[in-house]
Amino acid sequence: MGVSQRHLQEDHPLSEPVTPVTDHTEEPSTAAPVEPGGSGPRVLVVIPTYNEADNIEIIVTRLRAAVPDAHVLVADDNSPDGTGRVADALAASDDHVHVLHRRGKEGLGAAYLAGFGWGLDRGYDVLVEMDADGSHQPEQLPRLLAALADGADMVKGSRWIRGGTVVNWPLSRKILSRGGNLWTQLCLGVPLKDATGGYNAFHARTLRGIGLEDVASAGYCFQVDLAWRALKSGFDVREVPITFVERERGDSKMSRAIVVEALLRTTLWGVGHRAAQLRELSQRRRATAEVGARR
Ligand SMILES: Nc1nc2c(ncn2[C@@H]2O[C@H](COP(=O)(O)OP(=O)(O)OP(=O)(O)O)[C@@H](O)[C@H]2O)c(=O)[nH]1
Ligand SMILES: [Mg+2]
Repeated sequence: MGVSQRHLQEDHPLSEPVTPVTDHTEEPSTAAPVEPGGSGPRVLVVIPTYNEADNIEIIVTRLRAAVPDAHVLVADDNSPDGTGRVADALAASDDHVHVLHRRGKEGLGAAYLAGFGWGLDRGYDVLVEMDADGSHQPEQLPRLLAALADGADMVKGSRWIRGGTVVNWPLSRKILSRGGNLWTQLCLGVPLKDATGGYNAFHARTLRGIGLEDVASAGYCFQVDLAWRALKSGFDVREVPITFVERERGDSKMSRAIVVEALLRTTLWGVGHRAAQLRELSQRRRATAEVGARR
């Protein structure tokens, strides 16, 4: 991994000014950082970061202790606070830690897509989404991985099933999350209590099978988008309870624009979904009526 790490640093000098870009600028995949000979699935945890310099070392250290075999990919959008440099230092001293330097802030969804592409290219069997701010506890990753091992294709860490909870959230955030999930269930009819949750684990085959190339969601709805695609493709999507802990350090990147995007996209998907259901229903009724008329 040292090779691809050096390559990244040369291609994307961290002294570059932050310039928002619309195209991905990841390096070509060259190395295969997964050690041969391991018996379990090869796990890559993708951690997207934007200004998480105070958090990234803590979360990577916790993750490396909790699941020592897992590899970590920090997907950093050229954070002005130097998160990328902190991640580089971690990668320099640990061959399980990798860094994907992206040119500018493009949203969490784009960072995950780039990270998934990086991991799929390198043959990881399982890919995990985890926030850098400690909300997704690395110590609970084994329960997500256990559900995958038990046959699930995608596993969502869920705050809103029995056994799941949130710590230190104000009522306003609870209402936003519960309301968003209720709206998602109403629009899409998904059998998930926490479709918007961002602590997710996927078999590589699931990510390969859900058409990642045309995912356009950037914020919260990215999580709904992936779960809904997986369900529509017939994959086994399960929820396991997690304790979600509100961030203690650094600033939230949640914004009104992210909430509006989620609301709009979910509503549009819902309208399309319900219209398709109505079309199907009326076709079925017409077919039944025709059979009845012929008798
Ligand atoms: N690479 C990248 N990472 C991002 C971007 N926006 C957010 N993130 C990361 O995505 C993760 C989740 O973002 P948060 O700011 O914690 O958003 P949140 O968890 O919905 O909001 P809080 O509950 O307030 O923390 C964190 O690790 C962020 O650093 C982005 O544009 N690019
Ligand atoms: Mg957070």
